[in-house]
Amino acid sequence: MDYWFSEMHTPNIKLGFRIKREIAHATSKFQDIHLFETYDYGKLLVIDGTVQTTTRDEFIYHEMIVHPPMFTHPNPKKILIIGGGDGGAAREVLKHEPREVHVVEIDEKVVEICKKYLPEISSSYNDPRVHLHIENGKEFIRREGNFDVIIVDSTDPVGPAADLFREDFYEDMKKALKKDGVISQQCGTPFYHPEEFSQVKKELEKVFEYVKIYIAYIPTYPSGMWAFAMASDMPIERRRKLNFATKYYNDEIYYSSMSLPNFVKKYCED
Ligand code: AG3
Repeated sequence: MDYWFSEMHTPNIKLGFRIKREIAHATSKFQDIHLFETYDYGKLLVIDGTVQTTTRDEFIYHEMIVHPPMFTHPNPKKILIIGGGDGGAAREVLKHEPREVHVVEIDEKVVEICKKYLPEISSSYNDPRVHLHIENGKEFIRREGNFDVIIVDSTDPVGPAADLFREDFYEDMKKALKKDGVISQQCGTPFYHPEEFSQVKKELEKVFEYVKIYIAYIPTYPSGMWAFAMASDMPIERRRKLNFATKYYNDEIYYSSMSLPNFVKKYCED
């Protein structure tokens, strides 16, 4: 019998994966977590019915949430990742030779499953520079500070992570950053969620002097077109060149990912 997992992208559209087997399933205090083995996309991590990552296309998301802000900073040493419990963002951050990387994940079940069954992505936890904190990121940043780069690798702006896309959280992030600090955040798909997406940009602009939206193509996320935001009080430009192997990001993509199609630009300006 065929078994399929599908994510509803809208009430009328879904993307389905034919599943070989379920590797793990847990219901935590916060959410429902599945890890599947698929036919075409390797392992698939699902939280509350939404695709978080697959071993086939995770490189696109993780490289693009990490490298643009990291190459904007002249010398990033102390990094904070909010969310990102699978360890994928930390793995990319380590390529920049940071001094310390703090991963603040609210749900220890996500970390437990990824450490055990998803070493392709979670192996970064074995590096002594990576420090895991099981805590709500909003509380962590009120207490800690002096970060060069903060990366918000959360679930969608619609849903339980909505608080991470608001002005008061951005104010706290700014306080937790050094003066020349940079942040990045995944902010959903402008194709299906234009309102949430343009809201994120507006909220960021209330707090940071420079805000840039950039795009990557992620086959397993709704619409395939995914947006990220970078924000800083210093101008957003590439200050260092790529000096390690990547599969998606390169020096040209730093800028080309910020060249937005007209329909996306329109949401950014409104
Ligand atoms: N976090 C963002 C996933 C968003 C996908 N949304 C969706 N499928 N509706 C990814 C976590 C990877 N570290």
